[in-house]
Amino acid sequence: MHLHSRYTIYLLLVITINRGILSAQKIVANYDEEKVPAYTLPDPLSPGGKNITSKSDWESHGRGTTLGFFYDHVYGKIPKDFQPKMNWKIEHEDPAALGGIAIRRQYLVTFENKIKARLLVYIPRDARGPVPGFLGLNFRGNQLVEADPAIIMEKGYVIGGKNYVKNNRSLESSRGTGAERWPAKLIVSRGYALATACCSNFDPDFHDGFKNGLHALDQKPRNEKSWGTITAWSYGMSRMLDLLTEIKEIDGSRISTIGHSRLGKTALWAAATDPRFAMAISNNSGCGGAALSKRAYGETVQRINGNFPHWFNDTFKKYNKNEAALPIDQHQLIALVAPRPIYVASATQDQWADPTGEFLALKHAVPVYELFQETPFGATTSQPKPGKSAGNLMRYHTREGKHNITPEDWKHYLNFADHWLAKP
Ligand code: GTR
Repeated sequence: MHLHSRYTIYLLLVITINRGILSAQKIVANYDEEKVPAYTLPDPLSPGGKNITSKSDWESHGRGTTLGFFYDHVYGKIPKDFQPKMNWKIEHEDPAALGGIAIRRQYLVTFENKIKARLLVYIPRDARGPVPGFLGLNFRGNQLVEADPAIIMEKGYVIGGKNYVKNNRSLESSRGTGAERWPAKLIVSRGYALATACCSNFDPDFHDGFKNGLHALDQKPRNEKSWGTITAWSYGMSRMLDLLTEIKEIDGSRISTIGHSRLGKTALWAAATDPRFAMAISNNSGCGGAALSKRAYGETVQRINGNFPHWFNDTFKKYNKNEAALPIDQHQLIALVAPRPIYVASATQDQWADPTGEFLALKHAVPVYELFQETPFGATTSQPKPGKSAGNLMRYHTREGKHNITPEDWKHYLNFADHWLAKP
């Protein structure tokens, strides 16, 4: 063989092997506690270097400074004058749903008459006064909650990965497939309202350069701090809370956010940014949610930004493989919910979401909660055994099993709500 072509083959081989190594490097996640890098967490009582020693310090500048870090470095901020006109109407009502125990309403919500969202609401029928409730976004449409054909099908973009989704559209066969994740009967029978809308209504979950969803209504030029998709979703949750506060059977001052996975990140961010939410529940929210970024365990900042470049702002990408430089970490996101009740839950087989990192974030938010209440986390110092929950105003459990939200998780959340949300 000619020397030149041999050299070419050699070069190609080197390139191919290197690529292999590079992509292999990209996909290897660390699941070894020994390999978690040494890290220092920012003191939640000293955001921006100013010491917080009291409730009023926290309220006057601690909270605002911490929030500012998250706007600037992680999720992005919506311009102050972004106030699209929102209208809503009842599109469908069933006065005796879920076998007669619930009033079920479907609201059609529009923003600037252009963006449409649908909120599905269940209210206990025998409620004596305005009830507390849960608000959470769903992945693939309201029709997942119950097989009843009266539930309006989601016709817009939804993420794939399920056999009832084709070309990013939910199929008729999707009806009722989320009933375990949204145990409406259980929730209503315990005296709570349940409200849900599809996240894609506020921003379809793919990167289109922020041309669709609510971003389309923001005319301001974008910069590295501009809002990403998680912020669009949390903004949607706040607008749905506006609507819930107008429903006479519901007590808008007793609504908890709830969300699983990427929508768990959203549930935390919504409660952090909107103090009207009375409580927050993060189910397996992982990286960019309850898990500490600096541990770089399971999903890392680099991985999440690579796979989902639209979720966060562009500044967050500066921390790819550089978590040590982050001026904040996710324990401070949890601290932003203080003094409201907060529940964080993990699953044993969901190592991608770093259960230990989720627990530690909750634990390291304790100093801020302590400004308001003694022993907010009870005597909890380490992760309780799977199946057991621990804590007080701040609570935690790990469920045995996979990345999911199940009736077992909901039972813990309902018990927690009975304690902190049930009474006005
Ligand atoms: C994964 C992502 C996680 C989590 C999850 C989900 O692909 O890496 O951060 O959000 O999706 O939302 O189901």
